[in-house]
Amino acid sequence: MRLRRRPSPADNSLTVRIFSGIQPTGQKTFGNYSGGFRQYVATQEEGEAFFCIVDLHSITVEYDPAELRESTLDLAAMLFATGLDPHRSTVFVQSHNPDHAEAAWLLGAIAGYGELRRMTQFKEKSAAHEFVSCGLFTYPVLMAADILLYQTDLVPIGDDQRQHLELTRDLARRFNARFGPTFRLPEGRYPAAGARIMDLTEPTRKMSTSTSPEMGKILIVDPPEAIRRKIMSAVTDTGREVRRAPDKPGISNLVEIMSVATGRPPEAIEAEYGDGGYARFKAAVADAVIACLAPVQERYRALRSDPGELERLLAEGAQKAAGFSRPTLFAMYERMGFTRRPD
Ligand code: AQP
Repeated sequence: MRLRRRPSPADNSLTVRIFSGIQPTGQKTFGNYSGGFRQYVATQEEGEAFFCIVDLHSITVEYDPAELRESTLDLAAMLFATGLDPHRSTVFVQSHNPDHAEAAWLLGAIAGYGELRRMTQFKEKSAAHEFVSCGLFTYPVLMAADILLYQTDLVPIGDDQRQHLELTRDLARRFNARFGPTFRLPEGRYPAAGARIMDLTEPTRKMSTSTSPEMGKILIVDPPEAIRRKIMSAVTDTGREVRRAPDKPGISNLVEIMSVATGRPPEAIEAEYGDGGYARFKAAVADAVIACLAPVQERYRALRSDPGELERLLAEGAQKAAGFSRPTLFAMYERMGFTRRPD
């Protein structure tokens, strides 16, 4: 009997592959806009791009099932509202493609307990919660599976995900060395400005969907008055000079926010506002963020009002995604010594 060979991921086309994931938890922030959404839109032009709503990651901390369902559609609407083109990019929900969970289990065989224990995000989140789930601990392995399944070259992310991406690269190298070349080695793409937008009330901590207080985070869907109120009351340092400096995290953060909102380099912003004082600068930052988010909010409202269409687009995305991930998953099974599963 002749055995048919499984397609190898090495036979996949040579186009640049782009992948990034974002969690359907809470309302997304201007930090997510900076490190996530706007980078997705920019990179979708550079190759075959996959953007994944990582709902399996959202259950690693306490959550509400009804909210998860709503947040998944909210996030789909936001991905399209910020500029992802469903004809160009594959946008899908992680749990709709079971390859992710399977690949994570396989990669778990080569991920070390010690290296997972060193993950900063795990240390911070486990310290903040009374109940620490196994899922929170193995989260980075699932993230590695998400990325590696698509033979990803480029991962647009914020600075907070740097350590997880390094782990992904380590796991890929280890797998390739032990079982034979299977994965491409992905590179992170971090924005030049705004790679880590900080909390407005405590500018030494990142602006976070889940842990920042209401006044510390700008939500992408915030009405203009709320955006203005939050920015005008942002914690700044003493002085009046608009310039980034390590001992001035508050004003540095506002310069970065202004840079993201306007697309201008931070140096040009510092040159324009110089020593004109913080109050004048804050008012200009608020105007810029409001102007940047207004068209996104308008598109978001229109898209979110048609859940049927969002579900249709996500179903199409999942089908397409599985076509790309399947050859990698089968190669993993084959190289790890599993017998072939029936087609
Ligand atoms: N403050 C930030 N500045 C720049 N980029 C950021 N990102 C997140 N916060 C910032 C980037 O947004 C993408 C999606 O993030 P996510 O959905 O995985 O994380 P989150 O829901 O935004 O998470 P939280 O609640 O802020 O905190 P954690 O991480 O503790 O769950 C990613 O590319 C991320 O880098």
